[in-house]
Amino acid sequence: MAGNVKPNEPLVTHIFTADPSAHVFEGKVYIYPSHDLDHDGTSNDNGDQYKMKDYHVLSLEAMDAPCVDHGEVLHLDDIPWASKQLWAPDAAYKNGKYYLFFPARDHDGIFRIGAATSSNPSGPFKAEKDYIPDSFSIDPAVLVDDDNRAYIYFGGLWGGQLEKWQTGKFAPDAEGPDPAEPALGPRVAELSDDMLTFKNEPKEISIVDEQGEPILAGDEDRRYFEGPWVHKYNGLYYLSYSTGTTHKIVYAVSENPDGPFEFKGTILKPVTGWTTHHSIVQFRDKWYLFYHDCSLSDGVDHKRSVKFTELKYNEDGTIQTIDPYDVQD
Ligand code: FUB
Repeated sequence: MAGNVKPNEPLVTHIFTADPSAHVFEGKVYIYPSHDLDHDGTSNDNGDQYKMKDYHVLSLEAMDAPCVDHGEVLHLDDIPWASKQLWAPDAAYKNGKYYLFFPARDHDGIFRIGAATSSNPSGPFKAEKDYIPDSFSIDPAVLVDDDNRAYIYFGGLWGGQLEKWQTGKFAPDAEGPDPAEPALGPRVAELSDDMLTFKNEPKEISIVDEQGEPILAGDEDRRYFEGPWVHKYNGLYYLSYSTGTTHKIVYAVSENPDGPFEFKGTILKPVTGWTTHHSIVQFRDKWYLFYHDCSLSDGVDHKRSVKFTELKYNEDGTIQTIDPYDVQD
């Protein structure tokens, strides 16, 4: 039996896991990660090394309890529309059901977002026959708001294909904006009451600086790359995300779920490995950041491990920056 989990150490070591989306369901913390495969293939900027084929669900009864692996809850073979690459998922609860949202390439090689349902937070999940109509790109994150409206945030550059959707249609050769132009933002759509379709055409989120000016594409320390997560704190919406090439998790704040979001600062300094991906959750009286790094595989980018650490707010609502390798008690 696995030992109790500790902050900043892998939740599990018998499989590689990444892209953790953590939620409190039924009094426990459930973690919905990607399941990285152990292979010797090479890496490229298109992310071909991330060739995941299934999802596991993890859970914790307490932040110092053993981590339970509930096993495989969904496999690529059981998703009719998907051809490969089960990337970062998220889960949500509504209508007495649990929903797993996940990106994968369709049979034309285009990333789409699918949904699967279960009566249990630990699955198994049954995939819908087709992807969510009009969905594209990667890294879905769902916020069920206090008024029970649900919003899905998504999008990722490079291998995640967000650049290719600037006209609303897939343009295989499209590139991102010039460095002096506004950066591409993640997309948001409200989900229908049954959570299986978009209520409206996805809207691009604007991320601005303290003067209200858009963050520019060349501002790689602050511009959106991938891995959106939205949580609420003191009535405000916090959008956090990866900056990709500069390997940080940063955040921006808004009074509205669809922005504009004002850039605030860094949550997580770069971790071992190229990618960084996170979620933020309150459990009992504390807040936690779930993240991954490649320490367990000595830096192999596609063999990552999910970890957690406590996240702290300052009195003014800003978030204290975390260096996961320099943690004080
Ligand atoms: O795990 C595959 C991709 O790597 C995710 O979708 C991105 O967020 C990055 O972590």
